[in-house]
Parts: sequence; C-alpha cells; structure tokens
Amino acid sequence: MNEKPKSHDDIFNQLDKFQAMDCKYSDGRILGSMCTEAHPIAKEAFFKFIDSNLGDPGLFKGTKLIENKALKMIGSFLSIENPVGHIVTGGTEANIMAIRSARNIARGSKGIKNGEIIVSKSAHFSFKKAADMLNLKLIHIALDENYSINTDLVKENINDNTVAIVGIAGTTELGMIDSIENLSKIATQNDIHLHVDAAFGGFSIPFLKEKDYDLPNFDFSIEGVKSITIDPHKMGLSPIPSGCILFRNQSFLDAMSVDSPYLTIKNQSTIVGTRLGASAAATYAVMSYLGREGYRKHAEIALEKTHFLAENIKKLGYDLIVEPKLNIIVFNHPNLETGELARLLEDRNWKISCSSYPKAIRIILMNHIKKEHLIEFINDLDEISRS
Ligand code: 0PR
Repeated sequence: MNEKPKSHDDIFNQLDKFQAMDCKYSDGRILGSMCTEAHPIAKEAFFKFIDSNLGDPGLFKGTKLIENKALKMIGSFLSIENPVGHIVTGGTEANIMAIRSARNIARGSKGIKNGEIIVSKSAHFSFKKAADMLNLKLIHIALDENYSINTDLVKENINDNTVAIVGIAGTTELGMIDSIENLSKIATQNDIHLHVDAAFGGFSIPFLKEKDYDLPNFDFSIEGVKSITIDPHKMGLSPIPSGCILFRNQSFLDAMSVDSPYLTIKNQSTIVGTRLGASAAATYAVMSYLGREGYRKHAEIALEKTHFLAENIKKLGYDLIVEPKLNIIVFNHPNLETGELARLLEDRNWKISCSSYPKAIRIILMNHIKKEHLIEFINDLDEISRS
C-alpha cells in the first residue's frame, strides 16, 4: 500500500485504465452472459442507498420497508400474496438458503442426518456448493428427450434421506423449464421440500405467459413449491448483486435463523450478515418504473431477438440443439467441433460461452444485444460456414 495519499485524479486515471480492459455490454459483443447493464433508474437508486445495511434493519427501517415491498411485488407475479424472504446477493446465495432451510426442517421433523438433494444434470453449480457446505449428497438426475428433468427417475431416486427436490425454470445452459407440476406431485406425496430455481426465468416466464406464450407454470400456485430463487440482476434489469429468495411462509426462514443478540433484530436467516440495502432499493425502483407492462415488453423483445437469430442460424445450415423456450440459443456447426467453432468466433471478438451438456455454442439474448449486433454475428457465422 502507498505510504502517502494519492490524488483523486491519479486514482481515477488508474481506474479508467483498468476499466478500459473490461468488456462493455454496450459493445454488443458479450453474447454469453446472463447479466446485462442495469436500468438507469436502478443504478440511481443503488447509489442512493449505497451505505445502508440490511443486516441491521433496526437502523435502516426505511430500507427494510423497501425490501418488504420488493418481495411483495415479486410475489405478485409468482402467485403469492405474502411471501417471506430476502433480497440477497444472487442465485447462489438464494439456492443455498433454500437448501439450508429444507435440510434443517427435514432434520427436525424426520430426523434426517445424512441428507440428499435431487437435482437435474442441468442444475447450476451453486447446488454443488450448497451440498458441500451443508454436508448433503447431491443426486444428479438425467434429462428427458426435451432436456428437462426426467421425473420418473426423480421418483426412483427418492429415499428416506431426501431433504429437497430442485426444479429449474430456465436452465442455465439451455433455458429449458422442468415440469414443476410433476415434481410437485412427487414432493407432496413424499412430504419433501420442492425448490424452484427460477434465477434466470423468473423475470420472463410470468410476463411471457401474460402475452400468451405457451410456457408451463412454475410458481407458488403449485402446491408443492416451497421456495423460489429469482434473480433481479439477470432478467430483472437490477444491478449485480441483486438476487431474491422467496419462501411460502415464515417457518422456512425460522428453520435457519440464528440469534443475533447485539443487533437491532434478534435473529438472522441470511447467509450474509452485513448486506446491501442498495440492491433492494434498486430492485424496487426498477420494478416500479417498468411495471408489469415494461417487463412484458422486455421479455418479449428478448424472445423476438432469439427467434430472429434462431431462424437465421438454421438458414445458414447450423444445428440448433433444441428449439428455444426462453432467450437462450444453443447450436453447433454441422462439421466443426464446438471448440473449433468457439475459437473462430472468439477470433472475431465475440464473447460467447459453451454449454457443457450437450456441448455447443451458447448465446443468451440479453437486453444489451441489439438487432445490429445480431446481423453482424449472423454475417460472421455465414463467412465461417462458407470458409
Ligand atoms: N441458478 C441458475 C439457473 C443460474 O443460471 C445461475 C447463474 C445461478 C443459479 C447462480 O446465480 P449467481 O451467479 O447470481 O449466484 N447463471 C449464470 C451462468 O452460470 C451466471 C453468469 C452470469 C455467468 C453472467 C457468467 C456471466 O457472464 O451462466
């Protein structure tokens, strides 16, 4: 560390140099990210609440009320009037909280000591972290022909140690939606916690359904669903780190609350102690600003861009792995290895990602990707296919 203070200009000149090395969403080259540039309203609210600490809500009563309002607004499009939960740091923390609650309840009510959680092969790696941290065995279930969880295999893999089943509404790699209705039947019959990971799909599926897109239900209107992860910092246009975990009622938070004697509240259920009020304020602000109408438009535009790219990719002779349900496209070149195609696209300065199962190029059509970027990308795919 420097001994003498540096000037503001020195520091910011240096920061500018580092920032210039970062990719910018606005360049339209980031095709493999589930995050995007936050809405200006969200950024404004974020900076306004930058110092507020939701870890000590007695000191920040107003921010706590904002968090409650944000949860209620999210609940309103997930079919629950009075959800309980928190604005957290993202999908990982939300998923860990859901599994922690399920484990503790199963420990208390069924005496389960060596718990297991059932997730699909498509589940996000945050469940590996959850299983490791919570000392649970992770059971991976194969996918069906639609790349969704095979619910027959879920049934077969349930045993006396199962503490949770996870369904996904918008898988990380393919954007597919598991049959939450079927998982709910299995979970309810066996008295097991059903958690839905809608980190990606939560801010689009409900709004696309309002626009009459034929997508399955996944929310609290389904009896067995006990908790839902939904990320404002993905399709919600809120800044990183804005996640959200919702539970059906207070008992799920109580099951993992610890005493916090010297704070202004008596107990705490979040993983993080000192935690941002800024993301709650930003999430509330952008949701209020856009309203349901704004999110319907946002989700539909993303899907229209997806269909535009998918049609053109097919026309060029590339193979789509699956018809997109949400704004993710996964495809391969008919003759090139995925790795080779990825390298050719990277050489042309496209920041793509690759799915691991099945192995393919993965594009997420987020808000920062505009039609003109897609046309440039399609031209490059055309040149690659002809060379
Ligand atoms: N659940 C699902 C379904 C997810 O897709 C993700 C993240 C998570 C949980 C975990 O969320 P957090 O990362 O907020 O904790 N999926 C993205 C992915 O792995 C995260 C991401 C976003 C990665 C932007 C790269 C990137 O540039 O693809």
